[in-house]
Amino acid sequence: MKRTATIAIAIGIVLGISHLPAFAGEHTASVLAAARDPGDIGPPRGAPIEETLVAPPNVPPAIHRDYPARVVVRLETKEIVKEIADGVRYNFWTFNGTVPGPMIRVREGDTVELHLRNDPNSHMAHNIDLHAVMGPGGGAAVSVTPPGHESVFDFKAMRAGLYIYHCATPPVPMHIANGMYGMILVEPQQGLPKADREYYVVQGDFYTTDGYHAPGLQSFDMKKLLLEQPTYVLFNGREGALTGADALTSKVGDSVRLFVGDGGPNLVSSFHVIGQIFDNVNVEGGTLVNHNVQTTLIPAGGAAMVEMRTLVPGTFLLVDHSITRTFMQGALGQLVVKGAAAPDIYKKVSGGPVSSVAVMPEPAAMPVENAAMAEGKRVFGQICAACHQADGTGLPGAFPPLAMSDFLNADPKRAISFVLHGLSGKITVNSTGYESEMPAFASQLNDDEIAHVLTYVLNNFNNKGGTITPAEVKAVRAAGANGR
Ligand code: HEC
Ligand SMILES: [Cu+2]
Repeated sequence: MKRTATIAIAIGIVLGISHLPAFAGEHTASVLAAARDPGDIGPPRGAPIEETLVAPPNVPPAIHRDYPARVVVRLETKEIVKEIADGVRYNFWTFNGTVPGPMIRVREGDTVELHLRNDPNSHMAHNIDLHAVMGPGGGAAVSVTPPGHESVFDFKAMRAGLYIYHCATPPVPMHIANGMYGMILVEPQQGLPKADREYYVVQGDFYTTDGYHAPGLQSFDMKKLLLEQPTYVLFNGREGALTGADALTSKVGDSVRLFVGDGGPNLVSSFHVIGQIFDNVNVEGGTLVNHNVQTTLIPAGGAAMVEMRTLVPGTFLLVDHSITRTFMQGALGQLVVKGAAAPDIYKKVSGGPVSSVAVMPEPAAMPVENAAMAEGKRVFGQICAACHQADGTGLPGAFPPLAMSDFLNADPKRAISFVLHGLSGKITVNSTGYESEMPAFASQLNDDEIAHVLTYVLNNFNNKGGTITPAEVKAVRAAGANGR
């Protein structure tokens, strides 16, 4: 049995079969590389196993087999328009409709039978390069697949580790920038240590023609790609993919394992979880384990496996500690830990606020938490954004910024009167002078709407936070235009 397999490999190499393209379900190529480690990895046994693929941030279950198997993995490339941020759409190119594509989980020594289908509605050919493959192009050489076709190839998972896969069809950076990446975990033969929770997070940089949060359908911007100046830097392909209702969760005392990757195409990630220390990090996704790590570097096209124990309840933020990306480009996730307080580890003694959200300025990416905020967001989008812009940065020479506005933050209550009665004359915002006119909205917006839109503005766009109440608006309205 063993001998037959070895001969088959030898013939495959001699014939150079692994270089042939495989289309339309043909099962031609075997990407089998270097001689196997002696006594280490046997031939596949038993009936083929159909890999169960789940949507991120979920991962397939741990493997409990103690023998190598043939694992059938079915991926489909799909080009689909969906939201990259609230109100912003983008034409993603994907594996199985998600960014990242589903995580593949196999055991060291398994033979993977990889089926790559390309949706008939695609406009592009796609292929796949898995960094877990030892063979030309990591599979790309044998998987170029036109729309409506399927390619199949085999590879043996020779080395345990966590690996990126991605499309490698020219122009490669464009296929990756549009979301064509995911990860494959090759578990070591003895398996991974047990973890209470496992999640799958992949960072990527996105290049849209208009600015951050500019609404509507955005197209891909080749110029920004070449400059490596992304509009968005995101976890799992969408701002808010891992926040609010979609936050990762844990319980006090649980161990959490994150399979973290960086699809790129350009940026390297300084991956950090605010308020946690990684007990174990499989550096670069390999077998070297480091301990007590604050921030781990994840190369573009690389990965890391991080493990932590969540000992204190609260909300912990997943960030790229190149921190502009978190606060101004969307690279933010949340890990919400529920359970009893742990005052022996962390407690307030006196003074300042307790919540981590109050300590950090609330990032623009923070999900809208409640109805008042949702209302404020709606009013902002329908009225204020027309002049002050969707991202609050204003327009030079015409409309002052509401984002990080020193004028607004100096005395937020004044803004009630601006919205009610309008504003004109010379003002200075962030050291730039404006002499223009803002219309009055007293007859158009009620007290609740004005209170909520101002609260929304104060808690977004990196402003200092705070609340304006409907009662305060009512009082200013009662005082009349002359009472300002
Ligand atoms: C038609 C355009 C327009 C709309 C719509 C508009 N503004 Fe303004 N806003 C202006 C202009 C122009 C100024 C500067 C006026 C000046 O130069 O004196 C201004 C100034 C401000 C300021 C003070 C300056 C600063 O940057 O902090 C605030 C606060 C403000 N607007 C909030 C809002 C809010 C909230 C809304 C939505 C309810 C809104 N504006 C809608 C045009 C507009
Ligand atoms: Cu592609």
